[in-house]
Amino acid sequence: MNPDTTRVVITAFERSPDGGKGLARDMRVRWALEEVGRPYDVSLVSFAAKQEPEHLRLHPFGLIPTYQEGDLTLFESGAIVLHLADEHAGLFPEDGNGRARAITWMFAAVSTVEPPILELVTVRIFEADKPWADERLPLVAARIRDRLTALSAHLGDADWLDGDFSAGDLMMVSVLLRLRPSGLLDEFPTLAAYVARGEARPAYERAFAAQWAINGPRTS
Ligand code: GTB
Repeated sequence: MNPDTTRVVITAFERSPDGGKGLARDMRVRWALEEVGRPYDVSLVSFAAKQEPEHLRLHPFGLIPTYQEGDLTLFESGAIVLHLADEHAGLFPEDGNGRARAITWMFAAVSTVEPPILELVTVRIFEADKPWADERLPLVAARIRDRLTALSAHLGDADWLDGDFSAGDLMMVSVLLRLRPSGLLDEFPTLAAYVARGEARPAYERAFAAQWAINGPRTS
């Protein structure tokens, strides 16, 4: 079967805890699917259903997102985006070295920039009642600022991290978006503008609208 005609199904929260801000990780996958023009269906799962055997067969850790395409099942948002970038034009440069550099930025996003950002969420939400939370918060914020300083210096006046927009930018913008509620992103105007460029892409807007239709305020 032509791979482009095989049905793609991803999983997402039945109701995202972010209330439609587009911060859950299905958003990266939706954005990549929109960038490459691949239609997809979404299977919504509740927090309880994520731990049921049916979902654990797709995701060993009981998380979202997952990705099904024929007999291929994937989890990990970065791996899914990489797969889509490999299978379709638009998210990796044509040349091998350019592709390798784009993958490097994908890894930088999830393994160098995202970890301290996740720590911030942990300390602000899950550890807020701990006696040491007030001391830990500035330490975590300092680690984030170190990463953002370096990233901002690398980006400089460029629109994207390495030439044209790539899967590396898609992942990095997705990771940085999580910082907006904290105010830390706005301390780095170069990065705030970079994120805004990502959000202005029509594919991002379509992906955001799709998750908003599920997670945004309900009128009835
Ligand atoms: N490394 C994996 C990947 O990139 O796919 C991580 C997957 C993951 O942690 N998924 C989260 C999940 O399923 C959803 S995005 N969590 C449920 C659980 O732990 O049981 C997490 C998320 C939730 C809410 C917000 N928010 O409100 O801002 C942001 C992100």
